[in-house]
Amino acid sequence: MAEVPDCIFCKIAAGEIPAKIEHADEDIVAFHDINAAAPVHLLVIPRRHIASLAETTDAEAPLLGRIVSVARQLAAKFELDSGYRVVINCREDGGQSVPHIHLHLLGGRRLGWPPG
Ligand code: DGP
Repeated sequence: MAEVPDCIFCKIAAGEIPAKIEHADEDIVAFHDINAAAPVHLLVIPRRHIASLAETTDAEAPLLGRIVSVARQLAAKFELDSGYRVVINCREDGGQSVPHIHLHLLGGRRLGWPPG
């Protein structure tokens, strides 16, 4: 789907809202989370609007794989050699607040488990 009106992440991907971009290619953009929960907190998103993981199908498996690969590359770039976490919050009970699928890459400190 093309850019969805009022979707903040569509606007970031389109360059209409500023963000500190760390990766951009034809399909994927990664940028720093505005409300960082760790020393490194990046969001990796597809340019194409998909509301959540629950809206994907097997057809999106390659795109989802590329999103995870970008996260791995960024973890290496930020030298998160002692470890990091990737999270995709899904819908309300999963804690998703922005309805455009995004992967969180968190690192730079020891992360607790389980999450709240
Ligand atoms: P989630 O709760 O999983 O939907 O995560 C959404 C994240 O998006 C949250 O950690 C804060 C971040 N966020 C929300 N609005 C903006 C924005 O305008 N710019 C940036 N860089 N991050 C945002």
